[in-house]
Amino acid sequence: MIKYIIDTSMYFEEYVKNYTNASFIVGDGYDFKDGIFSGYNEEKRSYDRAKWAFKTVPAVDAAGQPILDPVTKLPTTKTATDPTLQDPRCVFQLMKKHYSRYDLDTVSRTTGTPVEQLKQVYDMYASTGRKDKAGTMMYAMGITQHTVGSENVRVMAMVQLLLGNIGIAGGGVNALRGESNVQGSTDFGLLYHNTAGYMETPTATLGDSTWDGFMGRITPKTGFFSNKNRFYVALQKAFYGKNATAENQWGLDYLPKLTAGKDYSHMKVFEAMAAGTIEGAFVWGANPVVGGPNAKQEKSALANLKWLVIADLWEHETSVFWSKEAGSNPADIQTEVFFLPACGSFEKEGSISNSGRWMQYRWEAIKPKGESKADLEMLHNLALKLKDLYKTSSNPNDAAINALTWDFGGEGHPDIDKVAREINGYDLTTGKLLNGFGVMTTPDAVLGNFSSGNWIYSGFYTEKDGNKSKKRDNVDKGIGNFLNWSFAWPANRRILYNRASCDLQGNPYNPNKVVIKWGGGKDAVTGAPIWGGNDVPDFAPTKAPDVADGSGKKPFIMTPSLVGNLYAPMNEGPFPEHYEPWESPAKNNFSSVQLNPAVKFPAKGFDQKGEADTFPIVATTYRVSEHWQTGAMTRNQEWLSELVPHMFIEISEELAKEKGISHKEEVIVSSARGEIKAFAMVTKRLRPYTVNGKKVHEIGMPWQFGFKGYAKGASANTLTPHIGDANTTIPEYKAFLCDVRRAK
Ligand SMILES: Nc1nc2c(c(=O)[nH]1)N[C@H]1C(S)=C(S)[C@@H](COP(=O)(O)OP(=O)(O)OC[C@H]3O[C@@H](n4cnc5c(=O)[nH]c(N)nc54)[C@H](O)[C@@H]3O)O[C@H]1N2
Ligand SMILES: Nc1nc2c(c(=O)[nH]1)N[C@H]1C(S)=C(S)[C@@H](COP(=O)(O)OP(=O)(O)OC[C@H]3O[C@@H](n4cnc5c(=O)[nH]c(N)nc54)[C@H](O)[C@@H]3O)O[C@H]1N2
Ligand SMILES: [Mo]
Repeated sequence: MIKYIIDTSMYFEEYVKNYTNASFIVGDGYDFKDGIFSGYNEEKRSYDRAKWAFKTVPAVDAAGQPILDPVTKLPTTKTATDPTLQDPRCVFQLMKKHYSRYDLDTVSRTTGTPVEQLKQVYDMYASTGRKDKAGTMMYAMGITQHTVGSENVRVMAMVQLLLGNIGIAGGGVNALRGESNVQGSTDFGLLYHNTAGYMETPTATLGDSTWDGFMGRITPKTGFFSNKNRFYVALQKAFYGKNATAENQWGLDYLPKLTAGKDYSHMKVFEAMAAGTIEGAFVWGANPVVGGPNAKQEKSALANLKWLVIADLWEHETSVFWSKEAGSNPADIQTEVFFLPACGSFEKEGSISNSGRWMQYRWEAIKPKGESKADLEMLHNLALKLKDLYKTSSNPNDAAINALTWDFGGEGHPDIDKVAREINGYDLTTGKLLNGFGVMTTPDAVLGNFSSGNWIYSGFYTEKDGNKSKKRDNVDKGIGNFLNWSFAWPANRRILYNRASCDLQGNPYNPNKVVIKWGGGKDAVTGAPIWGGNDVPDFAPTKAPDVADGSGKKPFIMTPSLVGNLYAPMNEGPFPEHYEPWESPAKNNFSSVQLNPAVKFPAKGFDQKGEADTFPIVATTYRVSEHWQTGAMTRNQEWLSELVPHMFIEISEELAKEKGISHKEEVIVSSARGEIKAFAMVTKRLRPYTVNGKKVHEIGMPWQFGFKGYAKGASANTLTPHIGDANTTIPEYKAFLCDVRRAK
């Protein structure tokens, strides 16, 4: 699609020239040959990304005099650009060259989609690259659960930038978040490489032993994240209160540290359990014996734990992994398992955040049943117990627990309102709630005078308006923005980078769908024009389009360059490139490199790999409406169990005929990891397709069955591989090799 958009000149030229890094000149270190970018280390399967840096030139002022660094007094540099986009080393030309190899015919031979259909889709989508049109992209697991998952998402962002579809009404790249609070949990630092508010976890081996060293490493010099130090200190103040001071490096020693290059994702944690490096685990609202890749091996890894705590609504497959019904021999397993009964979402209060980043409060509808408790209550009492246990300890390992402030009340249910206020943050000199994160970024703001449990949410809870996530004002403020319904981070704006909806002078590209404009608001004191409109500006409201340094024309405030990245260093390169899945029946048509070269291989014991001669059929996994995830939530309900009661596979009429399989017949599906039994659903939904002139069959199956509950069935994850994306390590659940045969 990128090639099509460039070849047909359907891109939004003004937007591409001014609001992306298309004009940036790439330095001499960048190169690309036969599927590999420059800087590759084959042994480590990783790249030296410094090789892909932009070319720099001396920075000069209007009079041609060198601009000196205010601290070092040395001449500074800036990125070289070619605003005409003609230089062969500019991003636009390199991108054009890179994707010139992706012609319709090769893409069609690779994907099995006929050329005519590709053209039709490309043409229709590319037609949104006009001022009066918008195109949105929504994605979920079909895009991410691949060894090239992050590259897939990057391609979407590139297409949207080429078409000027970011920052406008009806545009964007929208991740459809899965479980009800996937957005909220990532915002709050659930992923190992981030803490709350998308700030990096310290890494011991990168020298993060002093606060200034750590901040120096992670803080960009330009863009809004140049304030990271201020937000991070406020987070430390929320965690450790008086125990985080400038003298003790803001409590840096209390934080756990990563080891560079080490992966702490789901798969690697299970590999570490198997290797015996992890002694105990909490499985809190998850069911990996059904949901994890290569699930049989993950189940065996649990048996290496000394202890395991499960917090869940139901006794599910993971909580009884040691049992005979799980296929284990209990006598061989020494793991001590604790079960904490959790109550469901209707039995507790708190907030969840949706895909649009709206934080929405929910109230308790009924009291928790039996001994079950809210997760927050369980965590609160655990924290109090730990603090009590370690209070007299002088072991440095316990210092973090002793230093932690935990001011949410005594044993029992914590004061949830205090939790909400801590997230918002306080001005510690007055004890008043912050009105937003802006106050922390002013030149006279004093480090350590503010706390905020999550800077991106700061402003959701103010002295004046209370907890805005409870707002339910159903009034359209224009273009379908319900600005008083809940609170969207950051600062209640609904469309990120909305300065990009306007031209260089600040006039909306589409006057019928005004998001914001220059002069759309008035300064409350002086009456001078400021940015305003139907959304909260994602831009300094008083910054005029024509300010001298040019920053009034650069909408992408979170990137150091202030423009959108068509060229960006990912783990496998600055331009997405096609590679085949780990298991594939086809050879890569674009290079001699079959698999994403930055993907890490599974550890021993998890590394069973199938080849196309033994396993010629492509398999994929997905959800059915009637079941929720691993099925703990739905296979314990009679009515949903009755609707979809059995594990089944979907198989094409052609493949069924080849294999002599009839509708509803029992079949065995095998992969390099194991075998499962299922019923065949012969359907027109799946059809063989032609890849490189050869017929390829694909089968599909839900992954939501297990051995507990009313509706029991084999787990698809017995079959799936333990390998994932090179940036996120999300498993490759969507494409692997298998074979199918009749059970009888
Ligand atoms: N009823 C119900 N709803 C749910 C869930 C549930 O379990 N049950 N789970 C929730 C969760 S946590 C999540 S993450 C979401 C997931 O939502 P989805 O991502 O929509 O879920 P999947 O069913 O896994 O489907 C993936 C789709 O990707 C397509 N696909 C597979 N491979 C590719 C590919 O290479 N390219 C493209 N373009 N498409 C491909 C498949 O055809 C399939 O339709 O659903 C959420 N909603
Ligand atoms: N093959 C294959 N495998 C997949 C996928 C796929 O597409 N294909 N999709 C993947 C995706 S996107 C996801 S998100 C994962 C999901 O994998 P898991 O998170 O392991 O699966 P869930 O069934 O969502 O587990 C949620 C558990 O939380 C419990 N629960 C519900 N409410 C609460 C609560 O308030 N408190 C507590 N403590 N527990 C609660 C439920 O009973 C359930 O047991 O699976 C992944 N696995
Ligand atoms: Mo998910």
